[in-house]
Amino acid sequence: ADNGYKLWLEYHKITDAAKVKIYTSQLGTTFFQTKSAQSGVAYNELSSGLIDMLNLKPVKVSSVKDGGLIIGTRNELRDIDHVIAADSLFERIGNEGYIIKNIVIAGRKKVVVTANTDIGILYGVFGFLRLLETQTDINKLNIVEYPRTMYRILDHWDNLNRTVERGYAGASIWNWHKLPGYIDQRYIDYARANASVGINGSVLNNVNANALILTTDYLIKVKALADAFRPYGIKVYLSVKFSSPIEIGKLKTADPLDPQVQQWWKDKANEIYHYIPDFGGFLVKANSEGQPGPQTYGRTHADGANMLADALAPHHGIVMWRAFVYDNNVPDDRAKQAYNEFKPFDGKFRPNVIIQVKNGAIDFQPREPFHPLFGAMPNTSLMIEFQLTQEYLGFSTHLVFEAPLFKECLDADTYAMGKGASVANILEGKYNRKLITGMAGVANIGSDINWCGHPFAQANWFAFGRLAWNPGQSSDKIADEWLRMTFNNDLTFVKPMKRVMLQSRETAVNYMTPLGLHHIMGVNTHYGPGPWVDDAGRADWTAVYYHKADSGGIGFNRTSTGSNAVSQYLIPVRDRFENLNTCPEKYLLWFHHVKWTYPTKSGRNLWNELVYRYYTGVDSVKSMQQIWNNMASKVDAERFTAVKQLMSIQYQEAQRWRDACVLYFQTFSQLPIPPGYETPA
Ligand code: GCW
Repeated sequence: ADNGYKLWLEYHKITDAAKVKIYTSQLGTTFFQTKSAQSGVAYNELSSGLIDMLNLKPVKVSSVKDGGLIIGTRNELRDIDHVIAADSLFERIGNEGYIIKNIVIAGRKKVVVTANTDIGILYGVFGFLRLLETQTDINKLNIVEYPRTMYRILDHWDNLNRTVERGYAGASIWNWHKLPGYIDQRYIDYARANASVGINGSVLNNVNANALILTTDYLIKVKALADAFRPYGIKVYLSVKFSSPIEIGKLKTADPLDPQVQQWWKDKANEIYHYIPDFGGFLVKANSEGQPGPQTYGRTHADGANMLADALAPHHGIVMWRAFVYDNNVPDDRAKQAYNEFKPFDGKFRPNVIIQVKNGAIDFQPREPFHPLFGAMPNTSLMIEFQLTQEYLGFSTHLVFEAPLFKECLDADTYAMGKGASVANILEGKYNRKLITGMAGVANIGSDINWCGHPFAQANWFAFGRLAWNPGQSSDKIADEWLRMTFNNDLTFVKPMKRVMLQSRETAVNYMTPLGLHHIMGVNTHYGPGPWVDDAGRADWTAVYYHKADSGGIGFNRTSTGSNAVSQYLIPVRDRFENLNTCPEKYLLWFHHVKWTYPTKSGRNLWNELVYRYYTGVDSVKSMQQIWNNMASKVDAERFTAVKQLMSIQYQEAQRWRDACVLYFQTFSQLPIPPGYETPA
């Protein structure tokens, strides 16, 4: 077996005889003109998929009426496009969407995959292959797909020395040493996997950027990757260091209002586009965690972002400017900082600037309420940043399917413009006068054989792509597709494992940070438990966030009597969070300092509920293990053993989390472990 290298593009042999018969008879002849690089790779993907799944090498025919499977742009299918769809539908699918449909021509039923562009065709072919991989009926097809966001991007936190910040799957996949001469097959497979879920951009390097990435030596390497990705519809982007004009440009300053600095960036942009005519743009982390930025020169985020935007605008590039601004010297609730710094600049950014906001206001926690900037900047393009790499979710050791985490945020109602303004709607540009839209995922990819370290971590990459394409999709459907494509279509496997996946995030929340607790991980690694305030060793830090446990209770008061972070949310969200009785229990300790004896909805008091959650979390891991153990005969031995071992580590870690947190918090609550639970060792 390949240990999972092929991701969800395994193209397993289909064994169901009835299905094989239908598929084979329908797909034996193909009309597919392949004139461009994009349609060329689409054709290759189609034929290798059909060969692997059905042992079928389709015969290429030259007229539409002879084909069982018809693939082509609207232009290429001009004679029959009226049979396929109305003009308005072709308009709706835009430049990247596609239609998959059954049509009848000359009395013969056909499957047609069409789009306005070759990239739409590539996505359509992947969409069609997905139907076969999930063994869908192909006789009643009427699929209209198009992306809801424009920029669907993976952010790699990869350093030039191939270490990966918060990477748990080996070294960086970019082999800078061998580039540009050597194009590793991995780059191609990476591009295929991304295209298969509609990801159309890749930021190659860490937001804690090294200025060297903009030197000519590196740009030539970046060009080689851009060339390799282009047929798959993927553009490259770079994280840039704001002080680059000083570090590699010999200037004395990086002040964004300095004409020489502005000229330096313009020249640099011209150079980049000389090598990479379709270069995507820059991602910038400025004035956060020690990174340089416009504030270093007394300027604003808008000054900095707009200066870069002006350099890129003639080439149609964009600036993704991060709102993750965290400075431990700011003596206030950290959760408030991004909103405070960015909201005043609503409407002040150039049209090709998009502000990249983390899903929550602290930092990629197992659970956070949605970031209050969503809904607060109606005149600014905002994209969301999710973290696929499991920095705070047990690295690549714990099985945590993140789609439910993403969905919780995407589906949250911000009440900007009244009820119904979900974060997803805002991202899709429905409520803002948005010019550009997007979603970014911090990649969980490395040089491990299986790409992501944990076989199930691949599902988070997949889920991100599917949700960036359409945030309306359900976690259930995404898990279902991924399991079938990655492992098999056996329902005795898919059903129980889907339950495991869908439950896994809540399980992790329970054994790590139940009831709205957050950031109580090991101080530097962020792996295991670290609720011990003394160990955090940072008085400034523990003063501005953390769990705030004391003899009176636990939780961070962000209401009007506390840091008042709730005021950053719109009414009625603000009121709901402010009021102890209406605050959802999952965010209770995020917003409230609650006494230990407070009665929770279960009838248990807070202390007992906390203990209950920690124990339930551990028990759920045990159930996961039991279910997986029953799957031995249904998956290959390598992945079975890999997951089994990882789950056993996860179980030990969950116990460690439970025991550390319960025993530590007990030193404050001074209450007994409720009956029915063993006293932790
Ligand atoms: O989550 C924190 C991480 C840092 C990271 C930072 C950020 C890239 O601990 O490692 O730096 O967020 O998002 O900028």
